Amino acid sequence: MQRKIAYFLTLTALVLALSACGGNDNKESGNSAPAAESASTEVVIKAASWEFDEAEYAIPKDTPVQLTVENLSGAHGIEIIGQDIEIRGGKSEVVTLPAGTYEIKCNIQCGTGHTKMTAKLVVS
Ligand SMILES: [Cu+2]
Repeated sequence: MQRKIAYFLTLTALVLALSACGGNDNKESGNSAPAAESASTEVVIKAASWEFDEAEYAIPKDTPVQLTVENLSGAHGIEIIGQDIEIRGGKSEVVTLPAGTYEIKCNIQCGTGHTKMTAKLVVS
């Protein structure tokens, strides 16, 4: 009887040791996720009902820029027309754009002033 218990305990200890190792492996592979794209410039677009804080935003061309949309009131987001870029309020995205002037529009149906929520993005 004693022997059986000792055997059982040894086996349990072994299983625990093995699963602990497995756990560590999982953690390490989780940490080695690809590094987030980094941007040296950040532009914050502040949205309120119903306007953006600037009529025009300027960013450098061909350079990763962190675009952040902040909602001061209401729920808004942006869409950069022709660039397939959409960012919701409270979110941030790193974008790289070629030179040009782009139109920014609110992409969330936010109420009566929604269609007035436009701005320009000048990339140069
Ligand atoms: Cu809107």
